[in-house]
Amino acid sequence: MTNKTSMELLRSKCLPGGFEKLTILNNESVLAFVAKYAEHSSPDRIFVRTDAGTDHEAIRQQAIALGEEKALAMKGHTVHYDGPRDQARDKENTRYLTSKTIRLHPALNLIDREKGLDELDSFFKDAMKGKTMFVCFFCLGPIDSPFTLLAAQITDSAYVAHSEGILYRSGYGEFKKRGAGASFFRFVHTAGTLEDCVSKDVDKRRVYIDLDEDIVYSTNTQYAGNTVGLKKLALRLAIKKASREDWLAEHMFIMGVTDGDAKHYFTGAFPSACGKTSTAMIPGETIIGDDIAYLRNADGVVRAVNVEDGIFGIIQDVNPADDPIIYESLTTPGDVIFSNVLAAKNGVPHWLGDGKALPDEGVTFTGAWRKGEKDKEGKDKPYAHKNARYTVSLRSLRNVDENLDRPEGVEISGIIFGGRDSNTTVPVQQAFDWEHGVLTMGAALESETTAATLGKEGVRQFNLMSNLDFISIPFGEYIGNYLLFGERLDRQPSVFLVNYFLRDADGTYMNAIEDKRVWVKWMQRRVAGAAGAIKTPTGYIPLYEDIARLFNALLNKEYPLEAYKKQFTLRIPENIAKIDRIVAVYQKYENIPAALFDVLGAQKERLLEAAGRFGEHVSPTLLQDVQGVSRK
Ligand code: SPV
Ligand code: MN
Repeated sequence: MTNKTSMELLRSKCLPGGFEKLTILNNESVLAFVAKYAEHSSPDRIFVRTDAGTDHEAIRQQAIALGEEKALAMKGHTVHYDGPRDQARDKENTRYLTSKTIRLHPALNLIDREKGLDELDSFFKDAMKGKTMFVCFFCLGPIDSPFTLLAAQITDSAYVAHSEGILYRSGYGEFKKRGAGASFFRFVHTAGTLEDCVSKDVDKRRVYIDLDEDIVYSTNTQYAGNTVGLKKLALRLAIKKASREDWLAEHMFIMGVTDGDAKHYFTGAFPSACGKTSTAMIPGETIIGDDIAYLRNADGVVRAVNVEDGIFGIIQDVNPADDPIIYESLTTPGDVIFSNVLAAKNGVPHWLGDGKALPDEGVTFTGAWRKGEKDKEGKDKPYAHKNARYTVSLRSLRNVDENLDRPEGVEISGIIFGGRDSNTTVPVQQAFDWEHGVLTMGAALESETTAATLGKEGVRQFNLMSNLDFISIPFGEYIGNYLLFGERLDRQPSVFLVNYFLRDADGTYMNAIEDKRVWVKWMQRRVAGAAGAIKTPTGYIPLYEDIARLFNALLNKEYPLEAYKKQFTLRIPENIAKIDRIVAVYQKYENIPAALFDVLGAQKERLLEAAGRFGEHVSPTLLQDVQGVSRK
């Protein structure tokens, strides 16, 4: 219960009309949440964001006035900088408060509840002095939808509030509609002390998650992955909620794939920097979302919505040839935030791989930048960060799908998993069924590290459903829920595994970037029942003729039989090694469903048997000769 004095304090800090905007929601928890930080963090004033476009614009203007963003030459475009040490999600300092009610996975990064809360108390104490506190209401999902969760964000960063306004649907009206007792996720953020508009005390950066209270705290950071509560912070809360309610909260895009009159929707889970956004943005197809989806069983079929309304995408290598649609929206007037790119004197942004000539000087995430300038090691000082990003509304894209806002979501026909894999799995294959796909593709997902991540390059990292960083419940429970979710369906989506990153012995990639258009279309043809396949020990793979025809029709390219044989070779020792690695990972954890070991074990048996008959590396045409074509 909020007492009279704290209400008076709240009223006195709210900008004109703000207090009424809060009380009209008729939600005691909202008032208590806002009043707590009005008092504890001592902001000078409080801005309450409603669904009005003028509120969004006022926040955008604030971000510019405060210097958190700088206006670029093109109308509506701004650039924001996170400090040089605040350029990624901070896994080490993202922790779960120990819980009184929930069994937390021992592998999670935990902090003792009392200790964590004490620390947060000290970091949030008076942290907003001299600043404006923005109170924002958003929806995770479409308006008026059974999928949708509500979220309230408190932040002292106009950049964070502005980003959220682009990335999420405004939810003030939904709060009002749901009224007293409406439950919602809470996010509270302070950028902490600022120096040149960036968080100064990044060594005190903290992201603490409280699953008991559905609240996430974030301090001394600005990077969106750590601060935009509705993104990866909400995903952790949603995964717990979903596991209790028999639905799925996933790190997945949603796209529509069209062939003639038929359109099928797919979701896709890929770890960061593995082609997720560019798959969702394939030319000729339509996008619903590129990062986070909620999936539910609706009368026996899977339906999904995009939790978000915009894209916070990696900008490196976005150029007119590889990503024409994104490039167009980044070079058209509109509400766009560039982060950690070079801003030239003429107000034009430059990023790695943009294909443009570099200016002689400008400003970037490390400060002033000059061409030819060297760092301490004598290397060229980077003019933009590898994880530099853009923030745009999905609505600015000409390929946005017509069903983006459908309250009941879209029916999902296929789920795609993909990782970076130089030598094991074929470019595309389909699982035998839900259980086989979930366990040998999603739960066995791995990805090789790249130069863009810290540490050594080319090291395989296990990444359960590409959701590993966000899974807030025991892994066994998470996998068990997936299996149960599938069992309860009348129509299970097909599950696929793709690999865009196969390499030749000399290290060159076997496939071009645009080849994914073919794999996606083949998956659509499979779920439409329009393509046959060859059954292999690891799944169904395409027939040469089908793929060659698609290469021709979509890319105007010849697809030689030799390329097919090489790319779709069943690599038995490599596949067995992968199974052994994955089994070893799961043996470390308790309560992993027995089905996981059974299904992976059976796959290993099939591979060993095939090795006995055909040798270690088996050509797809040999498998077709022996087994024929499966029409299933
Ligand atoms: C990812 O890294 O998966 C992203 C960006 O989508 S972040 O907001 O950092 O999570
Ligand atoms: Mn992501």
